[in-house]
Amino acid sequence: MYHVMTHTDLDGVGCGILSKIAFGEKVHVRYHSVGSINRQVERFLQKPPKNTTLIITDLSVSEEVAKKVDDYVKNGGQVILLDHHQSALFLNEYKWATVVASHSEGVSSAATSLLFKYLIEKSQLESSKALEEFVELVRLYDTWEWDQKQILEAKRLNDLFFSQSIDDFEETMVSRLKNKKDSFQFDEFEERFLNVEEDRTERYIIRKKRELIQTFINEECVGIVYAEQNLSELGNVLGKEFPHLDYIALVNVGSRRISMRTIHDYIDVSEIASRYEGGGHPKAAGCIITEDAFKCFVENPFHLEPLKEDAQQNRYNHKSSLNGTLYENRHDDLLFIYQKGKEEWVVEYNQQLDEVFTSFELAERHVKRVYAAWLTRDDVYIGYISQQLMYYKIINDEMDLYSPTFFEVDIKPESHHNNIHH
Ligand SMILES: [Mn+2]
Repeated sequence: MYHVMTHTDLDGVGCGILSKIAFGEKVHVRYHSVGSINRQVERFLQKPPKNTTLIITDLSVSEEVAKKVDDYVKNGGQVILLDHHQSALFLNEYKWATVVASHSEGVSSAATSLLFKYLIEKSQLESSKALEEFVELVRLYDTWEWDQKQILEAKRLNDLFFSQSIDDFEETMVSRLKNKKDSFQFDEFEERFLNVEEDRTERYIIRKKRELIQTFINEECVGIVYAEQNLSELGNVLGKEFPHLDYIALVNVGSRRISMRTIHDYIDVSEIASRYEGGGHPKAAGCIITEDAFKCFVENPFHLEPLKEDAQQNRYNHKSSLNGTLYENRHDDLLFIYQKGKEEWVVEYNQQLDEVFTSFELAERHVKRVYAAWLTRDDVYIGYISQQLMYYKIINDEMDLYSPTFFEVDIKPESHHNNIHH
């Protein structure tokens, strides 16, 4: 007999599906969370069923439990652990554990792809085109490679998974993959359902985009939004939409959890989550809402008003305009970026010199991080430009009138009145 303990997400359930196809009646599959796996393994070890191999996938045990597993194996017990999480690499010192973060250079592994490879090598499973495609979709989804490669089938598989109970999904997939040897496909009903789901998700994301607030927590500039569904997708869309944010925190007060996502390589959200007793991957991590996390992510920023998106339909105020680019924020501050020299981009804050940068991107990042500003619409831009034009016109007219003395004094408007008496 086999006893499989695996994770509750698509990758974990992918392992359950492969196990059932490989071992049929000879396997029990149980789904566990990261938080309960140690307890479950300990319980198994206290009263191990006879002639049963324990297979743990997509989850890892603590150092303490690993020692107990090792004793059990030394006394003749059969245990296999397959995982791909960075944080589990320490388990590789044990013979029964195989933790592989990537299959080869640039190909990240998932638990499902590791188990698939393992079962094929041990001749416990016969490969087929449908199985290979299914395993690859799970891997693409779990490693988030689908997004970069834009393989939407992988995301759709996860949407389908999320729309039903684990048992229903498992049952459907086991029977489909057992019988189907050619391409893996969704059926007609699933296709139609997924299209409806996609429309709904799109509307949800648009709504959430309008609720995003921005603040600094420690050194990082964070975007915070309350959300309880489509977390990965939402985190990813918001991260790309607002690349000046170091990471996105998705707060679910109902489940008392915060998910953290980043699109940047210079940020490791698992490190940030660990400040609040959480953990995960460099680009996707989470923690529970501890007292400290509650202060930082809920209480302190609660009064902030949401960020606005950059104006989309502009003809004049856009990021490559030679006449400068205008931003505004919730405090009616105006921020103007213009190019002065070859590598000299000036930021003006309410018409006062603020800072100079070597590229437009750096100047804009500053404006967005420090002032929480967005690209104004054309009407604001045109109002600003014409006001500036009139201002300089008046100065120039005055220059003509008082040119003999003008250059000896400050170019500030208020000092002109003094000049009149010269
Ligand atoms: Mn996984």
